[in-house]
Formats: sequence, C-alpha cells, structure tokens
Amino acid sequence: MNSAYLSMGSNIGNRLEHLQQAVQLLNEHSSIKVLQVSSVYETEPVGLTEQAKFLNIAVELETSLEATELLSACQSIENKLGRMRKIRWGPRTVDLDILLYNEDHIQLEDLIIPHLRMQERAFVLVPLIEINSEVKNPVTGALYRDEPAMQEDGVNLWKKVNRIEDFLQ
Ligand code: GSY
Repeated sequence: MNSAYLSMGSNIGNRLEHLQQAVQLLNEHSSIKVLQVSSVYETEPVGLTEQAKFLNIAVELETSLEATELLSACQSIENKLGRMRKIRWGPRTVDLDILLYNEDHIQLEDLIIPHLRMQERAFVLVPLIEINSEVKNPVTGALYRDEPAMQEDGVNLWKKVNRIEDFLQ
C-alpha cells in the first residue's frame, strides 16, 4: 500500500462544498482510502493576487494506485467537479495537487513529487503540518515544519476539523 498527501484548494462558488465533494469522491474510489483531513484554512491568493481568497486543506490517503494513476484519479475528480481554470495561477473551482507519494522523488513531464515549491507555500504547509508535523522533504530530509514559509501571514483557520466524518457532513 502507498501513502500520499494531497493539497486541495477552491476559490470559486461554494468553496467548502467543492472541497467536501472532492474528498468524498476520493474516498469513494475503490483503490483509495482517505485517512486524515486537515482543518479548513482561508488563505490569501498566491501567484495572481487579484482574485478571491481560497479555502485550502490537506489530505492524507493510502492507495494501491501508482503515482501516475493517482494523478489521473485527481484530474478526473477536478473535471467531474467542473474545474474552471481559464487563467494560469487564476481562480479555480477545485484543485487537487499530489504533494508527496511515499518517499518517492518523481520527475515526469506532468508530475513532479515532492510538489514543486510546496515548501515555499504556507497555504500548503500549514494544513499539511496539522495532519503530520513530522513529515519531511524526501529529497533534502528537511522537516516541512521548519520551513520559513510556515511563519508567513495569510493563512487563517476557517473551520476546525477533528474527524473526516465531521468534514463530510
Ligand atoms: O496551487 C494551487 C492553486 N493556488 C492557490 C491556492 O490553492 N491557495 C492560495 N492561497 N493561493 C493559490 N494560488 C494558486 S495558483
């Protein structure tokens, strides 16, 4: 069985509902089991700053899928939820990014793991550290909780989540 961490974000429409539906669809996949969901954080947009605030979460899962198969599963969930992303770095209905897959270092054209620049983004790190404070960059061995980006502003607790069941209801 493989272990993976995902980051999810939404800044269009009913942001919480999009994240809930994405987690539900992941969990309904016959080869994926969602183990943990972080609290929901409202975050200032990074990249294109003139857009609505995001809701972001991190998810831990186990899966028998290979990393590329997990990527396809994530993309099909994005498509099912009507992902709109007309502008690069711009608003999106829901975004599912694979952050870590086991301790693998993957460099394919469409899949880079650890996720590129994840260590520079508080909106990724804060939810991730909430579900596992010991998680390390598999390439450098550095603890993600020690990254300077963890100290940045712009990531605020929006909804505390203690159990997956609470998140999905
Ligand atoms: O990389 C994911 C999409 N995205 C986000 C996001 O999820 N949250 C915040 N706060 N800013 C973002 N900029 C982009 S692009």
